[in-house]
Amino acid sequence: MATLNQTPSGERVHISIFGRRNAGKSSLINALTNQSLAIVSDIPGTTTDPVSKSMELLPLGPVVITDTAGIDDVGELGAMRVEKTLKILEKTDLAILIVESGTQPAQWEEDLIDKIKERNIPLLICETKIDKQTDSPSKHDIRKWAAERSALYIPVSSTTRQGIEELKIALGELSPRSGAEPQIIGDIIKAGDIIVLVVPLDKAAPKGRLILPQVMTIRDALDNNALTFTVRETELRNCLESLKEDPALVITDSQVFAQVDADTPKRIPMTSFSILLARYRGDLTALAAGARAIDNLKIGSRVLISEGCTHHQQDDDIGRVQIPKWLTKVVGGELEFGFSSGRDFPQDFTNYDLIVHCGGCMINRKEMLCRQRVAADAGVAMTNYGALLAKVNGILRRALEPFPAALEAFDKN
Ligand SMILES: Nc1nc2c(ncn2[C@@H]2O[C@H](COP(=O)(O)OP(=O)(O)OP(=O)(O)O)[C@@H](O)[C@H]2O)c(=O)[nH]1
Ligand code: SF4
Ligand SMILES: [Mg+2]
Repeated sequence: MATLNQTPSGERVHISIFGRRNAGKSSLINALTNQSLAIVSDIPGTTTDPVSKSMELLPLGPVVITDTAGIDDVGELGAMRVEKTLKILEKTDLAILIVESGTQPAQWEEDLIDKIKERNIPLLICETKIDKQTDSPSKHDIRKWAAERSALYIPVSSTTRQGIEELKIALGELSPRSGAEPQIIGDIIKAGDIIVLVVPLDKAAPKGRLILPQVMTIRDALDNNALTFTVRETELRNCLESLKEDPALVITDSQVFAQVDADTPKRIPMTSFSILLARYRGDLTALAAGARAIDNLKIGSRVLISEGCTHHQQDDDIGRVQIPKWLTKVVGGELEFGFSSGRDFPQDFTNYDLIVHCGGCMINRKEMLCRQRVAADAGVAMTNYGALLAKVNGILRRALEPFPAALEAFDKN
């Protein structure tokens, strides 16, 4: 294993700290590292140039942390410093934006967040100096402000060290290099396994080709030396009967879930492309637990349907039409639906009883995990289209069987 000094800079996670002058950026670096690395003073503009330090930051491992000059610096020199600060974004893997407790985030922060999001950099918002908070609630709710921008929020005090350990853990979770690369099925199959894929060719199927989740699954099976059979739902029974041994897994399109469930003997594990994708793009265990909240919905409950992009709406659109129809049927009365699409979570999603997110093919895993965390922090259950579809068809439990942690979360909730 490489020692700290041997880890090349390019392999380290680059964390940069941004915020206004005097907000406590340098103090936060000192608190994170437990050393007096950066100069701290109450004179605004103490840090004039970006300063980078290599270090080991557990649980993350080797990192480079960059302290920057305030994003609100003024005058000709100040403008040059701001420009230098913004250049740091080019090498940032993970951004911490700090906002001093009791202050109102303004255009500086908004512009910086836009730039961070444009670059797909995971963002964490820290409210600093919380030890200075008085008992009376601040009129500036930075937690809410962060949630509205789909960012993780951690309140800290560099003086009392409150929140510093939570911040380190959150950095570990958010790091683009943390954990194993997710796989579609590679980690649950072995060489020589037979995998049967069920692909209906209904009117929604594109002419002359397969859709991306199907192609990704086949490719992953090939990479892992598995044997794949791709059949339509009408051929599944025939396929299973003609195989000399049971397949290790049957994977179906959600639209024919019920039929495939009936045609696949219970001894054969079965799941869906959308469940596989949910695991690949986000935290399936949390989504499975979130699916339980469907049972708690009552007439009048509020459900937010959230989509990762603003795609063209079809007449029988799954998000706008089908899901509201199914949920209304399950509950046996009217529900209140809200919709959001695109990059931002809506302003007041904390008033919802359930969030149902799309498969999220246009957003990356980091962003999906971040949305899940933001929902969890606000105490709102979140599931996704694939899990919901399986749940309302009564087959989610079976579809989760290949993933014990997710199954346990579903059963427990
Ligand atoms: N009470 C309290 N004071 C803090 C905390 N963090 C920083 N300060 C004080 O706030 C002032 C500014 O802190 P710095 O860390 O220098 O702020 P900075 O954002 O690096 O400022 P510039 O380099 O000028 O942009 C100093 O007087 C710190 O002692 C905190 O958590 N609690
Ligand atoms: S699944 Fe993909 S295409 Fe559909 S709404 Fe979500 S991000 Fe857009
Ligand atoms: Mg400083």
